[in-house]
Parts: sequence; C-alpha cells; structure tokens
Amino acid sequence: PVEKFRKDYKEPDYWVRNVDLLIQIHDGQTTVRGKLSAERRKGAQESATLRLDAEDVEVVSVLLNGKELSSSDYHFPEKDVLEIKCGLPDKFELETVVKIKPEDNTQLSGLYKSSSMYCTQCEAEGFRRITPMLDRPDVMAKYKVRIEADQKSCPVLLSNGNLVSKGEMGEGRHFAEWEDPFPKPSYLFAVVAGDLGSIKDTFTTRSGRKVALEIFSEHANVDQLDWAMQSLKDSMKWDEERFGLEYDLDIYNIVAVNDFNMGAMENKGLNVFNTACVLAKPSTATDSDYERVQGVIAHEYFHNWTGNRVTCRDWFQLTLKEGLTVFRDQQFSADMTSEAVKRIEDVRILRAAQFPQDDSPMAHPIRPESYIAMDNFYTATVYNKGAEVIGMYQTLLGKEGFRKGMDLYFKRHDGTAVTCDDFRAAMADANGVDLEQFERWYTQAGTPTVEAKASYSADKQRFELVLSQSCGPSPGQPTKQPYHIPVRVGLIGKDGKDLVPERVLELKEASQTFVFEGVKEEPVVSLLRGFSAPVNVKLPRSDEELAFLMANDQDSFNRWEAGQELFTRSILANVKAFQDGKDMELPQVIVDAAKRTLLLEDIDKSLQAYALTLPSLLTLGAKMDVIDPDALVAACKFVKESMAKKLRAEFETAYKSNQLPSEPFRNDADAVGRRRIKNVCLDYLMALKEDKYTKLCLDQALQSTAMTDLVAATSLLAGSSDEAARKQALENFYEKHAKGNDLILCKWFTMQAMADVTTSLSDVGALLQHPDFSLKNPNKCRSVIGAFAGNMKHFHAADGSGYRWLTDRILDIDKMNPQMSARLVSSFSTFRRYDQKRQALIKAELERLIATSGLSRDAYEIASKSLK
Ligand code: HT7
Ligand code: ZN
Repeated sequence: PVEKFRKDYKEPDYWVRNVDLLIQIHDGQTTVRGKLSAERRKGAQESATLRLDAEDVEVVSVLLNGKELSSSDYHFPEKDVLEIKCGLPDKFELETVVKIKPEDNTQLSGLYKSSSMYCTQCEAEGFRRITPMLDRPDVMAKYKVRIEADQKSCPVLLSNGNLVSKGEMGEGRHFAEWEDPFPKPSYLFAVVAGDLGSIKDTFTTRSGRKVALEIFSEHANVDQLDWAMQSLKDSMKWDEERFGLEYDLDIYNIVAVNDFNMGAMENKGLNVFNTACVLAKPSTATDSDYERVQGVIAHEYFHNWTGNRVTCRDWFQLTLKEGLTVFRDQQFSADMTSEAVKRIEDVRILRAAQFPQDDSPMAHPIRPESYIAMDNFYTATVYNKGAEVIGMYQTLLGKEGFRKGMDLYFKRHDGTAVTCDDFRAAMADANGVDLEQFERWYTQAGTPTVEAKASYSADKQRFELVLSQSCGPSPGQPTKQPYHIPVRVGLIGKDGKDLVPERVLELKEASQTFVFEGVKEEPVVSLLRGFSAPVNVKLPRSDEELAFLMANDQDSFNRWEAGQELFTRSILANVKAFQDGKDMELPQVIVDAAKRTLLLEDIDKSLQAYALTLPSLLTLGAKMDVIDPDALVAACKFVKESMAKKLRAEFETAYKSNQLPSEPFRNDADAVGRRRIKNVCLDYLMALKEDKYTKLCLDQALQSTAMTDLVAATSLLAGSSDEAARKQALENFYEKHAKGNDLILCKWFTMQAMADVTTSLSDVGALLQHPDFSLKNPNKCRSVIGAFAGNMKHFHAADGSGYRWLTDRILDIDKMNPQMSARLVSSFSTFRRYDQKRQALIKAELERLIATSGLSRDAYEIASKSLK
C-alpha cells in the first residue's frame, strides 16, 4: 500500500469549479452522470493530464466538451485513478457516466443502502465511489444535483443547499433538483433518498433570516427526534452569541440512518447521523445518550463554519476542523450543563482513549505526517488532543483574545481551504503574540510530563515553583523539543482559600522557575487547574495533602483530580500487593475523604458521583509499567468492596435519598446528577455480593422506567455471580425494552460483552449468533466485538483465546467494511504495555492479520504500524 506524506502536498493541476450531477437510482443499479467544469491551474504545465479519483465505479462513457471520447483517450493507469490522456484546453467540461451498486456497498463509503434508504458518506474519500472527481478537500466547487428515483420507495429526495425543482416523471418515478450556492469540497457532498418521516421547526437568525429545520428518520422513529431539534436550535443560538456565527442557508436538514461508520457527518445543509447520535426519548435513551445527542448535533452544526466555510487544505490538517469543532462542542455542552462536570467527562475520555494511544506505536502528532488510509486518522489524538490544543490557545489568550483570533481566522480565510499554521497565525496576529513554539503541539506526538518542585520562604513570604517538562520518544521522534505549556496554578492556604490570585504560568523551557511574592503562609499548590494542558503531572504529595485538596480546592476539576490521584495510588499499591501475594489494604484517609464527599449536602450531584467513581481501567493501566489485567481488576474490586464495607450505611442512605419519582421524567442537571450518584452507590453496594443488594439491584432492573437506571442495574447484574438474578435481569431487559429497538439491543449486547463472568468469551460468541445481531451493522459490531475488546479481564485472558477470537472477527468484517475492521485492529495497538506472554500472543495475531491475503489497506496500516 502507498503511504502519503504531508511534506509532499502540491496544488492540483486542475481546479473543478462546478459539479453537475444526475443520479438515477434504480433498485440494484444506479447510474451517475457527472459533469465537471474545470480549468487548468495557472502555472501548471499544459501537458498535465487530468487524473480523477474513481473507485469501484464502472465507467460507461467519458465526454469532453460534449463529445464522447474514444476508449483510447482515457485509462486506469493505477487502481482507483481515471486518467484523461488526450490534450485539454485551459477550460473545459468533462462528463463521465458510471454505474454503481449501492445495494452491494458494505463499506458504507460513497452511496450505499441502509435499511430501506439510500444515503452517502463522502468524508474522507468516498465521493470518488460515486463519480470520478478530484476528490481532495482543496478542490472546492459549486454543486447542482438532480436525483431520480422510484416515487413509492423513495418519496423523499435530498441533497445539499436549496431545493430548486421537483416533479413527477411518469412510470412511478420522480425527481428533485438541489443547488448549493456555497463552493465546497467533495467530502461535504450528500444525497439521501428514502421513505422517511420527519419533524419540522424554524430558527430565526439574529439578522432576522428564517431557517427551515427538518429532521428525518424512519417513520417508526419520528417520536425520538424532539431532543435533537431542541439541541439544534440551542446550538444555532449559542454559536451566534459566543462566536458571532450565523447560519447561512435557508434550510438545515438532518437524516438519521441505521448503518453508519462514525457518529455523524456535517455535509453542507444536510447532516447525516448515526441513529445512535440523534434518536432520544425517555423510555429509550440514557442520560449519556441525551448528552451525546446534544453534543453531536452541536458538533455537526458548528462544522458549518469550522470545517465547511473554512475547510482543510489536505487531510493532514484534519485537526484544523475536528480539534476546533470538538473544542466548540465541549464549550457548548459546558454552557448547557455544567462546566466542571463537562471538563471532568472530557478529561476522562482523553485519559482513557488518547493517552494510551499517545504511548503506543500508533502515536501520531495531532497533525500526522503520513497515512496509508486516511480513515484511520479519525483518532482520539486528532479529535480530543486536538481539542485540548485549541483549549490551550484560549487559556493563553483568554476568552476575548481567543474570540479575536477566531474573528480574524474567518475574516482571512472564509470560503477557502487552509492549514493549521493559518489558524495559529490568526490567533497570534489577532493578539500580537508569538506562537512559534506552540507549533510543537502539532508536530510532536506523546504526552509530556510536567514535574513540579516547590519551595517556600516564610521570611520573604515568597513561594517558588520549579517546573520541568519532558516527553518520551514516539515513533520516528526519539527526542522532543520543549512545548509551550499553559499551567494554571493556585496557592491554597490552611483555611482553604487562595492566598494570591490564580495565575497561568507559561512553561516554555525544559525547566523554569516561577516566583510568587506576598504569600503569607506555606501554601498547598493546586497545579494544572481545569486541566489546562494535556500533560501528566508529577508532584510529590502526601495522601493527607490530596485529601485536603479534595475537600478545599476552589477549582472543582482539581478537587476531583485529587480524589482520582488518591484512588490511583491505592489501586496501584494493591496491584503490587496482589502480585506479591500479600494482603490488599485500603488506607483510612481514602475512606474518610469518600465519606466526606458522600455526606456533602449542597454539592452538584454529578460532581459527587464522579468524585466517588474510580479511574477507568485504561487510565489506570496507562500508569503501570506493565499492565497486569488480572491484578488490576482484582485491585479495583478490592477497593470498591472495602469502601462499601466501611461506608455501607452512607451508600444506602445516598441511594435512597436520590431516588426520583418515575413521573414526570426529568433530564435536568439535578435529575441527571441524582441518577448518577444513586447508581454509583448501587455499584459499590453490589461489590459486597450480598443477596440484599442483589435484590435491590434486581428491583431497579425490573421496575425502573428511566433507561439510565435500567442500564445501570442490568449491567451490574450482567456481571453478577448470582446466575438466577443475572438471567432474570437480562431476559427482562431484552423482552421488555430491547426487543425490536436496535439501539437498546446494542446496550443489551454491550452489557454482556463487558461483563466479568467466567463465560464471557462463549457469551459473546453466542451473541454473534443472536437473530438481532448483524455483522454488517457498525453499531452492533461495536456493541459486541468492540465492547469485548474493552473487557480488560476476558479479552486479555492469559491463554490468548480473546485475542484469537478478535482476529477471527476482524477477518470476517474486513471483507465487508475495512474502516470497521481497522478500528478493531487498533485494540491490539497497545500490546507492548502488557507482559511478555501476552505481547507474544498479540504479536502472533497481528502477524496473522498481515499475512492474510486480501487484507484491506486500512487494517494493514494499523496492524503493521502497531508492530513497529
Ligand atoms: N467529519 C465527520 C467524519 C466522518 C467520517 C470519517 C471517516 C469515515 C466515516 C465518517 N463519518 C463521519 C464526523 C465529524 O467529526 O463530525
Ligand atoms: Zn467533526
């Protein structure tokens, strides 16, 4: 497979200015006539041939300025390239007629059929699977589309922009013509055709334009669209208020589809969504589902400016739109819910998904230097670390300074395709600051460590903080240059109040000393408040100091962080004890701190819940020299059980006092927080493995009406050793809630695939045979296979059975959907973090994958890079 490099970027020899498409959908075969109005780039050689991207299309004819070319005038010089060999004038129209088969498209890239509807996914390189094109983001054109289809099976025909005409054609067929006034790259093109229901609303922009909003789904799901609509209107308003950004078309359409490789897609004026990211109603969606829908709706909407109006010059710049848009959706969700809670959730995801990636052979800078399959680079690094990098601009420049930078970015680049350097320059120029060194966040992979050493002079009332930074090697980057790191710091006195105003220190050297004057007593340092940079922190502290911070820090994030550090220490110490065959212990200081948190009355319930939640296994694993899955799981269980033994009464009281009446259903912050803390308490109580609590949990699993409570209780029972209760809860969930609803079925699959029971592997094997399972549906694959790959104990079974099972599944899926199989291969990428025996077992599986003939380049790239 061919590797592409960032340094090799060149402008294309031709620009395409207009694309005129005729898409004739017939059951079993679709014909696409694509007319490109193109011109040679100034400076390009006259002899330059036109090389169009074209994949899995059957070329019927090619016309140049209306005249059919003979087959000797064009050819496929290499796979997926259609080259026009004959001479071309400076400006011309090139027309191709191709045949495609959406019904057979299991890759879900290009035009495909999902259930009964036709839809497209063009990012990153799917447009070439519809019609030959210069399928690259710097080629921006205006699109006109005519869709023709059967009227009965496809009454709804949608594309980007505005509907300009529609009508009947006889013989049961009809058409619709759409025109998008904004030039766009091909990856933002979309078409949908199907029998869909919808809800409608309007939004009046701040300049008084009325925008028609419509959200489509299968008819049966129309009652689950209201939350998405509310979220869309909230997003539109928020972007006007926070960034002065107004929507620019008269229509905004969203369509929910069952089969989708990712969460959603921001096609201009026609977003396509995975049903999992748009459907929600109280009886089917958990609180996290509601949050996800709100966040993803916002994310795709925000792309209209950060991604669509200003797009990426090439795919190496992906974080330009994704990091920025994730940052924007995070800020929005924080404003809609709670800033502190949202920050904790985002950092938990970063630590569980991105930190391990940054410490693996798949580590890459947020702006990668090379790729084989671009689809493999839609990663936690590009998205989530990318968002942290954007957040650091805001921390360094302040909210106002950041806004100035954004305004200049749009002023300079609206309507064009640009680079991450252009964004950085806009931020620097708008604020008159030097952000040269900040580029290293884009060029270097790996998670830096910031080490702090503190000293205090009572005489001089002076506090000194020496900060040093380092970052271990990454693939192709043995050494690193110092980063520009904003470190938000507070100094706390004995009374729990800040002694001096909080500061943002700019750490730019390998080591730097920062002095605080007028500090009246020896402070406790609160470092990296709000997680002001994506780094690990090293600062020696006693358990007591952490407990003090947990109780007193005015920064909610660092209160939570101190608790996480306490838990981490204890779990890692117990891992060691388990490995050495010694007794495990839970320090009293942790029990006391947890008790204080449990007894707090006027605390945000979500913060209380997160403060009592143990760090994820992946986050803990990242802190171990060698990950020992059995010891890690045992240590976590021990900590939970010991805590529950000591605080049984407090957990019971908190469980009861946070019960909510079943009617009316509420998903405001208080109700969400109550369900959260209640279910954390249930989790602890279930660790005691007593009949009383199994009964409590079973009652919740059988009687709750809120999906959050049902899932929490049933998941706990799915991992219970009480076979009868486990069976009853799972059967009840299936019969009463999941049957007939694909999204709830996925929850049912996941709770079993994640369960820590001796039959885990045979259970997931059986789930694949379940009549409701389908290997072709990405959500279902993720819910069984992806979830099992996250089952720390059973996926990592010492005999390698979990690894072999995953490889077999990857090979099954790879034939249908390489994007999906490649994602699953990445579960193996962190293999060097495990013991020698497991390393050897995983290595053998990666080698088995690579040796398989016909393996997709997507899966090949992840497998081969993981082995490096
Ligand atoms: N921009 C969208 C990316 C996306 C995608 C990428 C590769 C393959 C399938 C895909 N579906 C959507 C999603 C987003 O970040 O908004
Ligand atoms: Zn995005």
